[in-house]
Amino acid sequence: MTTLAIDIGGTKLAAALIDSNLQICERREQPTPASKTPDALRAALQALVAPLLGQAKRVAMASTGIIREGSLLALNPHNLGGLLHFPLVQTLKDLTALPTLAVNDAQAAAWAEYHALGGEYRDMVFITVSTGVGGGVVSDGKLLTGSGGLAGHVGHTLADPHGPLCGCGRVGCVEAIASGRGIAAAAEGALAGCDAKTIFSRAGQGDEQASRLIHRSARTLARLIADVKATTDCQIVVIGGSVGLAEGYLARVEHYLAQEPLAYHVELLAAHYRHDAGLLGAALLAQGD
Ligand code: ADP
Ligand code: BMX
Ligand code: ZN
Repeated sequence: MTTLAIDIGGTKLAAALIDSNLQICERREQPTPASKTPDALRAALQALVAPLLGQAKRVAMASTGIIREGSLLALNPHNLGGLLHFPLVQTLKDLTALPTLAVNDAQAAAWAEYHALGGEYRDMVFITVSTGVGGGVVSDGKLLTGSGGLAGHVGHTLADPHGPLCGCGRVGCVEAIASGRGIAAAAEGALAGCDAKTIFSRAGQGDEQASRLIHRSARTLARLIADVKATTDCQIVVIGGSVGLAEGYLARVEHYLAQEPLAYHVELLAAHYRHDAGLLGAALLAQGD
């Protein structure tokens, strides 16, 4: 049965038709609308999925935010231009008249990456470093979503009590420092106003400030991974998101994790499904696998 999978991120929207063998038949992507009002998001989703509707028999959504009873509740509304609430499942049911499921993007990606590991591990954690920093935990082979959808939101654990204010309301969250938005927010002088992608390319050209900002993100992520190891005793941590998958980033995280005591060391791996982990995880969950 063909699933129409949709991934809603703070920066981009993706949609794909996925068959029961988990093959992506057709894929589309567009930027998350600049004015992130409910109406703008609804219109963008409509335009994104319209060309894919013919063969789809169900809809599976992976979305940024806490997903509770089919609705998106932003933990960090700044990642969505101030959008606090969006009725995901109802909107897609109205647009497609198909059965619809929604799950947090990093939780979905964790499930796809757990499957990709092929049964070798029972305890794994997925972390996306993207617009924000998201996470999904698989414990003893089960995906943890939590009683209210908050499970795995490791980007909102404390990295630095003297750090920047996070959009979630706490001070010094990992996300406020390590995410794409966090990297961009700390840029000064010649890099002020640049996005994380530009800062990575400047680092590649030898810009010292750009390189420092990336190291600061990688060091913060390594400390988070040590905390995650202490909390879950996971056997592997899989890293995704456009910042997490950027060239050289994982090696920097490995470098900083190696400086932590041995008890907190854990194997790190780049996401097998790269930028499609959220789409494929949502499809797997809709299939009941
Ligand atoms: P989303 O958060 O919508 O899922 P991404 O995973 O693409 O989307 O993450 C978006 C963040 O990643 C932005 O901060 C963007 O600047 C940054 N980014 C995008 N492409 C790259 C790249 N090639 N290298 C480093 N950072 C990137
Ligand atoms: C934020 C939070 C998480 C999400 C993570 C990564 C919001 C809107 N989102 O911590 O639910 O999983 O960002 O999201 O509060 P992405 O947009 O970077 O993929
Ligand atoms: Zn936070």
